[in-house]
Amino acid sequence: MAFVSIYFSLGSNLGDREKNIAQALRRMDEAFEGHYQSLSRLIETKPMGFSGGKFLNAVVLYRTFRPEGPAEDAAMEVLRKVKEIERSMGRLDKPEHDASGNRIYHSRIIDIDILFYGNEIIDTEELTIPHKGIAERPFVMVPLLEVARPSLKSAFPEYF
Ligand code: PH2
Ligand code: MG
Ligand code: MG
Repeated sequence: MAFVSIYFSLGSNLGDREKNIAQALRRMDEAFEGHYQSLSRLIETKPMGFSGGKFLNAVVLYRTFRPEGPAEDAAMEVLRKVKEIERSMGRLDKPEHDASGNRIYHSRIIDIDILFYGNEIIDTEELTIPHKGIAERPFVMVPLLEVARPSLKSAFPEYF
């Protein structure tokens, strides 16, 4: 059986943020048929790119079954699952863009973004993997480094 490592970013800046993240993780454990492999600390961050309440952000790693077939299809299935979890938790807003095509962000109960799907590079209308914003977003990079540390250590033993 083939397995794949999927890194996700989690964020919440509405309601009981800690409870929202805990609930998202429970639902992800169900959706990906197993407990996550690794979870970062929850960090409190100011919203980037819009104004609103402070976030709790985290990164989580799942190792889960990789169905046969194109990576695009497998990753789209993961996207459908996390979107369904967002919806089931009460997130009803649809992606919005301004006149120049930039995303307009709103406060949210839960946001679950796919950062990496194994080593795959995916660029379709609906899905870009690796996620575009990783390097510019400290609220992603800081927890990601925590979770990715064991992989980085085996790839670069002289640095970690
Ligand atoms: N998510 C965004 C935009 N800005 N800022 C913080 N601090 N945390 C987020 O999760 C976040 C953000 C788009 O999804
Ligand atoms: Mg996001
Ligand atoms: Mg999102």
